[in-house]
Amino acid sequence: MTLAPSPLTDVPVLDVDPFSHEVLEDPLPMHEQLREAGPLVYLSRYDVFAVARYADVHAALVDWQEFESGAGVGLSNFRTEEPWRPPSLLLEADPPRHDAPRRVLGKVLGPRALRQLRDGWAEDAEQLVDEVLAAGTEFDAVPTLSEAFPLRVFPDAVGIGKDGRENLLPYGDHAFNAFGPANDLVAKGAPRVAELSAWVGQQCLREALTDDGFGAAIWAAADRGEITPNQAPLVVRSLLTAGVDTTVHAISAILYALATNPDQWARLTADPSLARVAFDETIRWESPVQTFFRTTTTDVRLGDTVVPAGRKVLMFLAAANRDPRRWTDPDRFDLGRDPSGHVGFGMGLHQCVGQHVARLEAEAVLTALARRVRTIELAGPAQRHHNNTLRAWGSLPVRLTVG
Ligand code: 4MI
Repeated sequence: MTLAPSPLTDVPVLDVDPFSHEVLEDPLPMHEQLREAGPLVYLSRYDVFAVARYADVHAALVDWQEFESGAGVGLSNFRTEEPWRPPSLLLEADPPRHDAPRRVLGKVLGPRALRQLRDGWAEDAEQLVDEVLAAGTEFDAVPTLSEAFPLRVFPDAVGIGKDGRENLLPYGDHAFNAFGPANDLVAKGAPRVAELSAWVGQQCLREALTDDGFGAAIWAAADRGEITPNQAPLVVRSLLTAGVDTTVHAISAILYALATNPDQWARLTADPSLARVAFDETIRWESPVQTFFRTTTTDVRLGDTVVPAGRKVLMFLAAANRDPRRWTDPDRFDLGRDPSGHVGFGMGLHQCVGQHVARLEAEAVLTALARRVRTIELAGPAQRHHNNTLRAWGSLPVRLTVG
């Protein structure tokens, strides 16, 4: 290992590429390498700093004053580079500008709204599982369950029209790739960016939205003066960007975890109220959102090193969520543990505002499955889908037994 000079001491330099296909296929060995190298490392390939231990990721996440989001939470620095789309008012903003949109979205996705959705989503999940099982007990779970359920309930909950919904997953996939470097994954999405962005933009307008969804509730907040009318479409855009791919890949991760840990599946079927902890343990264990960047606003001391102002710091949420300094037997998927405190939804003032929506979706699917399905196993090789930010399955062949 070579060492890069720094005002206080030397920092480990690693030439790993977290966004290479080899690492995206299996990032766990690199995560361990990053954690073991030290509390702070320098990634020479991208000229950025990185943290991968739980304590340091957590500390950076909660310190919004020294680690800003307004310069973008991807590799690209919005102070010096043109963003590929207008920055998010939530994810890519800091207090005080961040706070009004966040307050509005927090209320729109709050307990009242979720209470109104719960019973309907439970029925929708029962219906989907009935349809799927009627068609057969061996299938690819990614399109059949992971994609089908969120696409069945979430766009309706936002209140967008029926046409063009097939654009949601490709748009999200590109948005999450765009947080990484301009590699082949970003190039793959580039030809459709203009078309997909235009479609998403259309869905965010007041007249495109039903009058009873999350979208209309955001516009109603603009009418009350809680955000401005020109902010409303961008807040709706956050729902459409963050709300589909994430839940799809989380549901795939749950199904993979349970298919490969039959003892944990048996536990869940014996006590379906474990669906909730199964969801959070999956977010810890798989971390569908693997990484985000912050940018230092000032010289920041991390361990024995000073990160100069204006530098990108890559936070490995997934590595923190399996840090043995924080978790007992971290690689074990265990419904008996308390996974709370994981940083899979971030931490601090940006912590996922949609997590209760995601949890409700996952609980609905899992509860419906646990009521009908006795065993679940892989029926063939599972295939990863590579994305610069998301840990995802592209194909998950499963075999179920019922009764
Ligand atoms: C953490 S995932 C995510 C959150 C917010 C946005 C996109 C992705 C956004 O566009 O606001």
